[in-house]
Amino acid sequence: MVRRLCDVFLAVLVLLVGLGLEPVGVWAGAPVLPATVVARFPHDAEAFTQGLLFHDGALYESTGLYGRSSLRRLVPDTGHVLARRNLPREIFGEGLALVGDRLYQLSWKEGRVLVWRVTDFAPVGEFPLEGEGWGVCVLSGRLVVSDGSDQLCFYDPANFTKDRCLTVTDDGRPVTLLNELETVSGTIWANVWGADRIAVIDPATGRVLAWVDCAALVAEAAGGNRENVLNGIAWDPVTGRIWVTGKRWSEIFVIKVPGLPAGGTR
Ligand SMILES: [Ca+2]
Repeated sequence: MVRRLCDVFLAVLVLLVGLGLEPVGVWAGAPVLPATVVARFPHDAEAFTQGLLFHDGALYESTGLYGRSSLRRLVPDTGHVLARRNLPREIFGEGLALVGDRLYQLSWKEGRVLVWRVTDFAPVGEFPLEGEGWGVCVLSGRLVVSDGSDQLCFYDPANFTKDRCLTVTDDGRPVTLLNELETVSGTIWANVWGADRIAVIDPATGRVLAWVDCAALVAEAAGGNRENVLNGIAWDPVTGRIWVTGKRWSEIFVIKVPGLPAGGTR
């Protein structure tokens, strides 16, 4: 019986490969390194997390869904929401990044980038965005934006003009559905929508250097709901701490990634 099941599995695998398809979650390129949980904190299970960042002792979060989107400041060790600004009903909040004292919050399909003062969430500007907004982070003074494709595009935060775009690949194949982003020790970490892994990307080449496997966290935190995907990465350059969470997850995890130079807390 076991032998027959193995034969069936192999036959399906051969068929999928023959069709040019792959079972979900299989990548043959960069090494896959499991994340290790070193700490965990409560997270609002109603928060449809789209962006997460760390600044000056606090976590900042963007949440999505129409009529439910918000900008939040959290206490990292308790998950307590210190400040919250709800977005207009017609805006679906997406990625979040900080440049100076300005928070840049993307919207999904509304073509708007909202700019807030980090200290009090006062609105201080807005820019148009062509196409969809998914994730955003900051690298070398430029905003790096994802739109659900395999492209990462670099924008000038002063006027939101686009400099260039980068194609993300693993083993020569494009990696699509790039979502929430974070800059970690000069690399770009990207959630891939619907996947339990985070891509660690070389920003010079777009090549995936490694995959951070968060399957164990997803199994624990997503509650079996496939919509509650891994989505939310923050990094503290001073301590090296890395936080990850997901949409409607009840916890935020601090992780280490043994084997990854930039993946350990100091
Ligand atoms: Ca982030």
